[in-house]
Amino acid sequence: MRWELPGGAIELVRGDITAQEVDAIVNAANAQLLPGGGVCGAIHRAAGPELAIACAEIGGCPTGQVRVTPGFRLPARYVIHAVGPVYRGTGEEAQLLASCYREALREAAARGLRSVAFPAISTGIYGYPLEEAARVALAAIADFLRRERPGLLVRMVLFGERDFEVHAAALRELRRAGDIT
Ligand code: AR6
Repeated sequence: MRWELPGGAIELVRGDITAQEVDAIVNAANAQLLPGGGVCGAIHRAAGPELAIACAEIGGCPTGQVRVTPGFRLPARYVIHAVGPVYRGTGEEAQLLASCYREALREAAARGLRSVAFPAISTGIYGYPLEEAARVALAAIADFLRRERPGLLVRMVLFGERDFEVHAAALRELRRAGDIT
């Protein structure tokens, strides 16, 4: 599923983010930038041990912010590590989750990249409800493309069938609502 916008395109695919041939992939990282499990563990395994060393040199990253490393053995040239919020239902999570997408896109645009792939940040171990996270993520991406016009291909790589379906519904809804013209 693909949506062309004046500032770029949003693409939804099912798959494994570590296999994406894009300029940068985004990691759903933790604040210590340690390898961890989930998509983060998969990215570290595919990139090789150099990635953990580069992350240790950076030392950490606050929630809602991002840090950039090389992609090492990945097809992608860069990994943009984004620290999503742990979902506790306090109402502050949406801002922090949107910030992850916005800051990652800002880094990609600042480096002149053409393509970036995201996982569904915070929707696994961090417990963010999927429907809500999908709306926040896609609105933040569409908003960035509309405002900044970076000419970026933004691909969301959804691991499971349900993840894909929920994001596809959220993207259709966003279009229908006419949030973007
Ligand atoms: N490609 C794409 N998506 C994937 C892949 C993959 N290879 N593997 C899993 N997913 P999670 P979080 C999906 O838990 O909730 C880590 O330990 C997964 O199905 O990886 O942000 C970090 O180090 C889910 O939809 O990230 C942190 O400590 C989505 O990726 C913590 O978990 C995100 O799930 C971050 O938790």
